[in-house]
Amino acid sequence: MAQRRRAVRVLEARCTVIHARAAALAGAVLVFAASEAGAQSCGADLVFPRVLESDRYIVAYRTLPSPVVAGEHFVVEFAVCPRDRRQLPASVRVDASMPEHRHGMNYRPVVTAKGDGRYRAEGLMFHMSGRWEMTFDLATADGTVRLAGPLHIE
Ligand SMILES: [Cu+2]
Repeated sequence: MAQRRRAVRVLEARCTVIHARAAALAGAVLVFAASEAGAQSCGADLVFPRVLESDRYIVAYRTLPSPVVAGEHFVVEFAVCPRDRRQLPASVRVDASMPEHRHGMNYRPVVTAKGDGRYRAEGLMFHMSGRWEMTFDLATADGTVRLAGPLHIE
């Protein structure tokens, strides 16, 4: 365990999916060796991932295309990495709004779980340029955890 904590601290802005894998496999007992072998940074295989962090979860994401084009649909690929051996959320909702304008999107994205804490949200569209805020709502056993971050659209 000490080894895991050190790894998490060193990587700082990233995280390991060790915990996610361990939680997903639920047995947690026989899992250690296998999960260590499969350890990788949160979203490390995503190109230029944006990282949002809370004390309990890390979300690394990218948009396709990047940058997002106003008035055109885009996709968000993301990884959710629980800290401290927490379980993956039961479900994840992705949304976006323009805080200064007090409005959201005109579309409701559909999130598909790809396994191992990876997800793909489709059907997003920013219908105007300016400062949007992406939100990821993670449904956990302790309630909803929201991670949010700004996204500027030219
Ligand atoms: Cu607006």
